[in-house]
Amino acid sequence: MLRLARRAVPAGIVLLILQQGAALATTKDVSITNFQFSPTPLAVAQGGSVLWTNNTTGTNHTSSNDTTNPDNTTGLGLWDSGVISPSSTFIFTFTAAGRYTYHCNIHPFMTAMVTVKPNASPSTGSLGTAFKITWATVAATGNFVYDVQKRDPNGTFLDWMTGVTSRRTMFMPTATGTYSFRARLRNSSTGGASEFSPVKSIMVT
Ligand SMILES: [Cu+2]
Repeated sequence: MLRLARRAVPAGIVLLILQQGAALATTKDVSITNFQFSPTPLAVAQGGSVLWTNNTTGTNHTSSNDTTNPDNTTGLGLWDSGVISPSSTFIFTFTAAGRYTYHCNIHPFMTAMVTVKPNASPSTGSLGTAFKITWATVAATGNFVYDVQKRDPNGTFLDWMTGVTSRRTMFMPTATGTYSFRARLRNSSTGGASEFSPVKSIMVT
């Protein structure tokens, strides 16, 4: 009976389930052990989550986004797990591109980072191509804004969209070559920001 039922599932339904699975945001694991966060750095897609697990016995830890960035600029303090006791977990979802450095509040020497890249679609095209550049899964709300920088072919990174709440835009290139984009999440009230994300590049031929 079971075998028959399994065989009776149409291929289309299996495909649908696979497609839904692919569309779901992923969760990546970070293990806290030996006074380290592992892995680090950890690349997460926009909308992806990180699940921290304290795999030690007898030592509490936290996962706390820096309030002072490694370069001494004001950090976001976007998340703070509070105490993660042994065998406990904490989860946080990253909606915006950025480079998020964090530490353990109990053991400040424990440092690590999560990185989230912008997306570009398509990734290659010609002068007539409209590229969709996306730096977040949601429009920014409250005091949050996005800063997006662009590097033209043979150029350097310059402010492109500063303090915007929109999560994406269309981009029409005016020259051939490689364009790169990077973004960060900022709190316009505190002035704190993540560091700029790793770059996403598009090729215009
Ligand atoms: Cu710790």
